[in-house]
Amino acid sequence: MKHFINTILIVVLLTVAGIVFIDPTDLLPPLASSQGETVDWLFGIHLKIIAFLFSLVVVFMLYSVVVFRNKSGDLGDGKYIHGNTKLEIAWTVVPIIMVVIMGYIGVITLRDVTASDPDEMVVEVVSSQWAWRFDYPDHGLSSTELILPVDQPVRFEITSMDVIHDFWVPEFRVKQDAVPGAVNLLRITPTVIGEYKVRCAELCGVRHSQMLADVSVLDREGFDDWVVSEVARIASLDTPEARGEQLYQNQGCIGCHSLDGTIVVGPTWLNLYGRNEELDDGTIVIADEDYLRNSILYPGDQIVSGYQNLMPANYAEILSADDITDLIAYIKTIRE
Ligand code: HEC
Ligand SMILES: [Cu+2]
Repeated sequence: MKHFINTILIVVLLTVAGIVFIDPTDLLPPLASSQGETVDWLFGIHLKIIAFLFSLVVVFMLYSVVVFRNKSGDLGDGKYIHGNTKLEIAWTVVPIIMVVIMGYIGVITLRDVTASDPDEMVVEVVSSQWAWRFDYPDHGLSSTELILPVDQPVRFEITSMDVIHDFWVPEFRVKQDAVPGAVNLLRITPTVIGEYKVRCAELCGVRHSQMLADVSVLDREGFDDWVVSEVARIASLDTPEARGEQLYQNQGCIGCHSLDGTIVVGPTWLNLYGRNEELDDGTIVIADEDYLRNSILYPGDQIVSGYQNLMPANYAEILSADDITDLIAYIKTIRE
């Protein structure tokens, strides 16, 4: 009984120390969404329970190792014990109760975090290797930056154009897979004005770690101003070159093709038009309009020497003939 009281006392002390000294907020970036409050609350409870379970296991183990160690010269056998019904009932019933309680608070947290709101704003998230695009159907806008008004509930409708990605802003806590052919929902109400980053949380290929997008949470006025200026800017894209530049950003070409000569995943677009391009079978072609159009529609057809066939093959379904003409017009302008 003396040993039991000792161990329980140490367990209590170690648990309290764990709860006091491990601050869950140190382990996470600053919180910036209302859903995150619920998540952090659950995270805090988990840490407290874990502090207790860790102490329980480690204290009983180390206490026994130290206090009941073999005394020198003592060669006798230990006492023979067969079962202990009370103990067995306790260590079955207590964990069941704990798991049921954890399950219950998990379910109410999930219900909270996924709850819809009557005046939520829709943002469609389109991910691709290795870029993000955000469509605002209510405003007729598309952007490669995620701009959100503070305290506005947002329903994200998330999809992918190629492989599985995962939409995650650590400050908002919640995240959701982006799966090709499916639309997954995620609800976020940003609560703190500031700058954040979208990260991809699903290993999706060589540029996975650079698959970032800027997030700005603005006050309501700032958001409305952004909408007005974006609508005006897009309406003013009246040349094929300007529309082509917009497509370069919004259709994900930017994720693999640079404009400044650096090699990303595909060849740079700098001085591309008219250059002599060596293909992987050794032939040399001139990068004229027909070649560029063919490279966009059927990327697997003519592979540039030194590159792999990594370009998405479905632009023929996504882009119109005019889009491709605009893209080619834009490529022609990328010169030194
Ligand atoms: C996932 C990466 C990726 C994306 C996204 C991508 N490409 Fe490519 N692209 C490549 C690779 C790799 C090559 C070289 C291999 C080949 O010829 O298919 C290439 C080749 C090309 C070429 C031929 C370039 C040359 O030097 O001959 C053109 C033109 C091109 N892409 C246009 C586009 C356009 C337009 C878009 C966006 C609508 C786009 N690409 C999106 C990876 C990509
Ligand atoms: Cu990704």
